Amino acid sequence: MSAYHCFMTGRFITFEGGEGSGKSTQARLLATYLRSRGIAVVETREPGGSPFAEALRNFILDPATPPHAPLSEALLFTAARADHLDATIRPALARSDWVICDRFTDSTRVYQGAAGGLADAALATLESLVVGDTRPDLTVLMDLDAATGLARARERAGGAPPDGYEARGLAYHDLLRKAFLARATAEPSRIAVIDAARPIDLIADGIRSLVATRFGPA
Ligand code: Z5A
Repeated sequence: MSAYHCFMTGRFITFEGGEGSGKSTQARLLATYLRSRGIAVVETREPGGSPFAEALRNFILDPATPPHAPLSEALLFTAARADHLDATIRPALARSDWVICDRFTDSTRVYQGAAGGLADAALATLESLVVGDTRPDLTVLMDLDAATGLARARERAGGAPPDGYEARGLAYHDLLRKAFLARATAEPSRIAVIDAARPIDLIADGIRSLVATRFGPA
């Protein structure tokens, strides 16, 4: 058990899902709501969330970064995560803040594992080493059909060329969706599946109810 974890009374909530599923929107709305109830919240994201991890984010997501294999990619995301945990997440939880994180380990299992072909057992080993017992108390999986998610991402981009992930096509994004749902089936006590096709306010209400059910009224 890490030194930080002994004092941990905050809650660690992650948002996961495919492109354009509304993770960032709902993470922001939940953080705003919790703050309005007097709870200290750290909003963060992966890759990123600390100066070193944000520098790695720029490198990882830069279209000019030379192509590299899924194992190299997984190690880069994991290196960013190690620093993010030490610099941001564990200190916040030690202060009893709540942490709301846009993407975390499930993204690695899905993008580099299910889609990238890396063995889940290898990623689990890496995760144990880096994450240890700082695992999310709750993961909100924003579930949306791939075509709608890509259409939303394109609309938001306002005609800019698709990024590397968007350009991979519908079959790839459908595979991601199924892999996220499989993780929810395997870990139903941690991962709650949210129908992300509904209007933003309805989804936000549902997530607030979910959080109240899991952790008590805020
Ligand atoms: N990645 C990885 O491979 N391995 C890892 O371990 C980790 C990450 C941690 C990071 O991309 C990429 O890194 C990610 C996986 C990979 N790539 N992909 N894809 P990112 O951080 O740049 O982007 P993202 O995480 O994919 O998020 P996103 O595309 O920005 O989407 P989002 O956060 O889910 O959605 P949003 O920004 O909240 O909403 C998108 C648009 O839809 C926006 O205009 C909203 O106003 C609109 N929206 C939101 N909700 C609704 C509803 N309910 N109805 C209608 N419109 C809506």
